[in-house]
Amino acid sequence: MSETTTTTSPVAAGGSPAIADPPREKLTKKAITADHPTWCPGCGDFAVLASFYKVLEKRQLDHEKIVTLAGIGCSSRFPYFVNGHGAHYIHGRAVPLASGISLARPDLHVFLFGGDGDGFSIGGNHLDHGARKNINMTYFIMDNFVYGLTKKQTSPTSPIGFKSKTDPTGAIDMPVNPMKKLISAGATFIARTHAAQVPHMIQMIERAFDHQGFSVIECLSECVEFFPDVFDPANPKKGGSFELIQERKWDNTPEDELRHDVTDELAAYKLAQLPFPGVFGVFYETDRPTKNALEKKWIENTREKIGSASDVEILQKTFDRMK
Ligand SMILES: Cc1ncc(C[n+]2csc(CCOP(=O)(O)OP(=O)(O)O)c2C)c(N)n1
Ligand code: SF4
Ligand SMILES: [Mg+2]
Repeated sequence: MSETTTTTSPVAAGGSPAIADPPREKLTKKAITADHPTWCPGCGDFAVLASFYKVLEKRQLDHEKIVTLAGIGCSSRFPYFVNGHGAHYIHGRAVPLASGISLARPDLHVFLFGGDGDGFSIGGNHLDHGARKNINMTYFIMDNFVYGLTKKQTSPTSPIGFKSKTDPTGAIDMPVNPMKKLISAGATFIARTHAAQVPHMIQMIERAFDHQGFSVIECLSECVEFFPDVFDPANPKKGGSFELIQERKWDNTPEDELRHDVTDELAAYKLAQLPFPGVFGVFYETDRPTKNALEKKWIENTREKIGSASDVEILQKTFDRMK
């Protein structure tokens, strides 16, 4: 979530009264919709996009402050379909791009989208560092257990036995457990949802958005082309069960003792150990200073020490010291 969202006019030079801003137009779905999505009919990613539009509309964010970023993949096409600032960046490198934007412009709402390949394999290292630094952004990982865009290779979340172009006799490597990875990396908000459960998905996006820091949602989003029906066990409409995490209410009742304390890292690990399809909801949330806040403070302290020196003078001094 961004730090401030005020929209006041600057005071005119000479102290004359500021001209009032014209009233903002309502942020409608039409205003935030860009190109027609090019995903295959039935792809889970459509529901993610629809849910995202709903949240933007509901929260009435300032249109010019919405930034959507992504790496490469079917899911990473997301920014094309949102009318806002956006970039479809290098495969796996979306977290560093988002980090720079978030740190330089803390007033923007930085939303990041991508797949299991983008986030957990080629971008796995960047995910770790974005998480431990707690850089303010909302990252949505559309996990389909396969490389969709490149037409069916084994991904880091593909289950053992999955037959793909890279594993024609079935995958043999232990898959990444996204929840465990995110907890150990230090993400400060971690949730799990399913593209077939739109109200839950919207709820998770809103909770992640309200969190200050590195918030991540893993969304099971079916690739109907290269790994169909894999998420049916978590879809009640297809005979599965969508089991929600019961969060602690702190109401001093005996039943509350059995509910999940989202600030308890070890309890979150235990939930992450449950066999597929596991449970859904908020696994972990903690309040830790963001790098945005720490860096801001550090810059302010340094500014205080160096007085009124300009950026160029500071740079010159640094270079002089290096001579
Ligand atoms: C540096 C680099 N390496 C590999 C590729 C090829 N590539 C493009 S997308 C992709 C995987 C996409 O899978 P995922 O992130 O799970 O997204 P999905 O298409 O499944 O939504 C790969 C390997 C690339 N474009 N750039
Ligand atoms: S290939 Fe799979 S992930 Fe990509 S658009 Fe089609 S259904 Fe969606
Ligand atoms: Mg994928």
